[in-house]
Parts: sequence; structure tokens; C-alpha cells
Amino acid sequence: MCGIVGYTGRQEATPIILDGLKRLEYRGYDSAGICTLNNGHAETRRSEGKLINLENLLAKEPIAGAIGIGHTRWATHGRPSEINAHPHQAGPVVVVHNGIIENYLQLREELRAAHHTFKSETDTEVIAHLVEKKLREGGDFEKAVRQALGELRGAYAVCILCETEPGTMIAAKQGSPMVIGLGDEEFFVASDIPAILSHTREMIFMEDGEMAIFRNNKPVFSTVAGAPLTKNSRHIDWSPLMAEKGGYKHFMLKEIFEQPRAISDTIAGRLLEEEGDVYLESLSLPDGELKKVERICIIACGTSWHAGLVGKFLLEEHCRIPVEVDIASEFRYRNPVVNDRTLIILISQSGETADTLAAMREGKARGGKNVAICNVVDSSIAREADGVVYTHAGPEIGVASTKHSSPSW
Ligand code: HGA
Repeated sequence: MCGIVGYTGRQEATPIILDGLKRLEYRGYDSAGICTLNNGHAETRRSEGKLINLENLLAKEPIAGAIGIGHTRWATHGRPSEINAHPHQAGPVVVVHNGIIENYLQLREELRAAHHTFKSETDTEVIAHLVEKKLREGGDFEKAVRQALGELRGAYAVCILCETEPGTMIAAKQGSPMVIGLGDEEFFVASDIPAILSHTREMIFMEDGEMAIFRNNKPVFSTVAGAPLTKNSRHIDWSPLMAEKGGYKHFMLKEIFEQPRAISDTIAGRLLEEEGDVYLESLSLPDGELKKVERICIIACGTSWHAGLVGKFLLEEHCRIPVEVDIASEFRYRNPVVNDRTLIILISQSGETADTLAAMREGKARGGKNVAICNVVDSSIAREADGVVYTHAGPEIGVASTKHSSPSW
């Protein structure tokens, strides 16, 4: 998921951005970062883990400036760490991003060939480098951003600053949410309404393919391709609590209705329709190994086990390989039949389910190959598995899968 916040106006940007990030922390808490432009110089602070770590860092090493961008991260590409924390900078260009750039590997190779050096493992960093490349090729900031965004495939909501145009902030979106708050000669950009609701209730909802350029605190709207747009604002009268739940009564309901988005985020960049192929970046099992597989064990607990039953149906239908679905606690305490031609697929949202982790170790000790399906990058199961396929569902708050019905429902 990730949360982004941008501010441009007359006030100090840092407290406004930090406050916004606090209200977006439900969207990700792997790391947080902020960048302000101070006399044309980008001042960035980033830290791993929850926002409080960034606040503590800023208390020791404050930054100043009336224009800035911030980010709270839920890792999709690259483990949770300071080096992978946003904002990412290349030359004068600084970017925060929510989404997944599907063609980042290809772009990164092209940029490396053009002597760009990457510091992080993220897909996001290619955006900063691509804009920088376009700038060097002779465009101004706006033109460089338009050209760079035109080369991206996938989903993004981005907020971008440039040291050489310190009065300008550019925001654009494709597939990830973005709202713009209108203040009195000040403007706010955010992934979600609660981040900016305490500053303004006049909001503009950005649509896919749209861009907002804030130059010297005046906004201009256009499509990413450059066609001018007139955008109307809406008055938001939600209470802050309602806003946090996206208008739903419970986070659980919100998460249920977010399922189509979670599924499309998970598939993004992996189903190559034109090639008729599937690309799973960290499967780490060569085709030769996969071809040796004679039996598949899907191991999980609770709702993940139910998902495994669907997996059995699909795998047997398409691969014609026998599949068993086992509850992790049964598997680990049995004497399971596993050998080097068995593929063990472990499913765990958190990647920390103790029985699933123990079952994985049991299967590994018996020579089985294993692949984990997890939602949390760098979790215990993801780290120990031979290969991993991450779902990109974002953080769970309602934890619908572990709720039990009770008479009061
Ligand atoms: N892909 C980027 C942004 C993360 C995100 O939007 N998560 O939902 C990253 O991994 O840093």
C-alpha cells in the first residue's frame, strides 16, 4: 500500500507531512522518510521501522523548508530497510511512490547501461533515475516527469521534487489513490483523505493518467500526456474516524471491499499476456527443478489453508500433478512423506505463522523444495524459504481471516 504526503505553501512542511504520515501509517510501517527543499537543497531523513523512528531522527537532525514530500512504506520490492526507504533521489530529483512499477527490471538495466548507479533494491528508484536522465537530455522538470512517466508500466501515485526547480512539486497517478487538498495558497497531496483532513475539507480526487503541477503555490492540472484539465473540488464532511476507514463502518469491511484491488496488485507485472508467460521474480526455482516435481504439498493454517484448497484444484487442473493440502500443525507433528521430488508450498499472510514455519523446516530437512506465499516482505518464512511469491495486499488491519463469528454478530 504505502502512504505518500506532499506539501507546498508558506508553513514549515515537516510537521504537516509528519502529521499526515501518522494518519497513513496503517498503509505501511516498514520505514518512513521525508524530504524538504531548503534553498534549493534537498534535505532527506529516512529510517527503518515505524514512523516514531523518523520522528526521533528529525528531533535530533531537523530539516527545514516550505515544500516537501513524505512516505510510509509497505515493502513490495526490496526488504524493509533504511536504504530502501523512500524518498529516493537521483541527481536533483527526489521521489516518493505508492505502487508497483512492472517494467522496473528492464528500465533498471537500461539505466545501468547509461551509467546510473542504484542504491536501493526498489522498483521506485528507477522513477527518480528516469526523470534525472530526461532532465539531462535537455527537458525541464515538467517535461522530464511527463516523459519518464510515459515509460512506466504498472501502478503509481508519485510526488516529485527537483533541486533545480525548488518552487515546484509534481504529483501524478496511475492505478494508486491520490487526493489533493486545497488550502489558502497552500496545497496538500496524499494517498488518502485522513492525512490532510485537519488542514482542509476541499479536495480534488485525481484520476488515472492525471497530473498536478504546483509551481510557486499555484496548481495546474493536466493529463500525464500534457492535455490541460479542469478539476472540480469536493467538500468532504466525513469525521476523521470515518475518513480513516474510507467511509466503511469497520476496517474489516474496507478490507473485504479492497480485495479486487489486492488481487490485481498481486498479479501486476507477473502475468505476461503478450508472451503467454508468468513471471515470479523471487521464485528461485529453475525450470529444471520444477519439472522434477512429482508431488505438491500445500501447507498452511486457517484461512490460508482454505486458500490452499483452491490452489490444489487449480494446480491439479493445470499441472496434472497430485496435490495434498495439509494443516501445518498436523504436518509438523506427523511423519510426512517428503523427498527431493516434493514441492512444498507454504501460505502465510504474515510470514510468521509458527506452525507453518516449523512445517517448512520439517519438509526442508526431508529434502523437499519449498516456496512460500507471503504478504510481508522479509518475514521469517519468506527469508527461510527457497523461493517466495509475495502477495501485494498491503497491511492487514481488520485481520478478517482470523475473526470468528460470535452470537453478538
Ligand atoms: N514498490 C515500492 C512502493 C511500495 C508500495 O507502494 N507498497 O504498497 C516499494 O517497494 O518501495
